[in-house]
Amino acid sequence: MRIDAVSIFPEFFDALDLSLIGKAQREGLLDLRRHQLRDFTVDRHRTVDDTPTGGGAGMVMTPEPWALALEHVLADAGRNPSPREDEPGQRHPAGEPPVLIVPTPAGELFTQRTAEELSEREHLVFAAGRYEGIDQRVTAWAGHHFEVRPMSIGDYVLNGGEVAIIVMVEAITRLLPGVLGNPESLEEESHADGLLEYPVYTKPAVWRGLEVPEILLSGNHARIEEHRREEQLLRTRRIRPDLYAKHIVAQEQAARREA
Ligand code: 6GU
Repeated sequence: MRIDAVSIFPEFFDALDLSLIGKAQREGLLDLRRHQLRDFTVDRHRTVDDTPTGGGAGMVMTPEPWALALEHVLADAGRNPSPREDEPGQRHPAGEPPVLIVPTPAGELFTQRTAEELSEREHLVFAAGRYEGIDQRVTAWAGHHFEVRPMSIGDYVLNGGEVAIIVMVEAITRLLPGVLGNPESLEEESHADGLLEYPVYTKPAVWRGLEVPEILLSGNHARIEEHRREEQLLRTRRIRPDLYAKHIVAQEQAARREA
């Protein structure tokens, strides 16, 4: 998979050189390229923002550096971003377009399903806005070259898209074949089946007077599985009643299909 990330603070993405994602890069499973948006400005002050048209607080990211940066990424990926009128067929090159993910609290919610879907794509481009956001016309223009996805990672506000990009890149790339040491852990973790994961324990069996549930020491794998499922349901009902309600509805639907 190829990922490009554009920002005025590309140093944020150094965090992705650590741990499993760093290893995935060194092994060639992930080609992660970072770009400094200011490298695509044309004025002496390397300006990337301006006052909001129509008035209001804060600053808005000006469109042209974004178009130049994204055209650079397209050209680098072998796509001709600005064909002349006499070059038919170049505007929509063969193959699926790269996905342009624009982090914003006003975007569609990024979930485990989104991560799964995006992990199947060949090329992802992330555009980190700062200030009050990027001029809306950038997404309209980018729609000619990318599948554009404004995305939020939750109902709270961050100062910029960089940290959200790190979150999304980690959630997506850990699903790539070969990135996780033990791919079986993907099947049991929270959200894999719409429920929270069961509580886990290790040795010693008694620690500071606290015992692990006896069933887990029994060696009876059928009963252990049943116990863990029960814990998943109890935990999800208590902590995430919204997910629990969805699960019950899905179960009832499945039961009706059986009947
Ligand atoms: Cl993706 N970006 C920003 N700036 N704030 C957010 C967010 C994204 N998701 C939630 N809050």
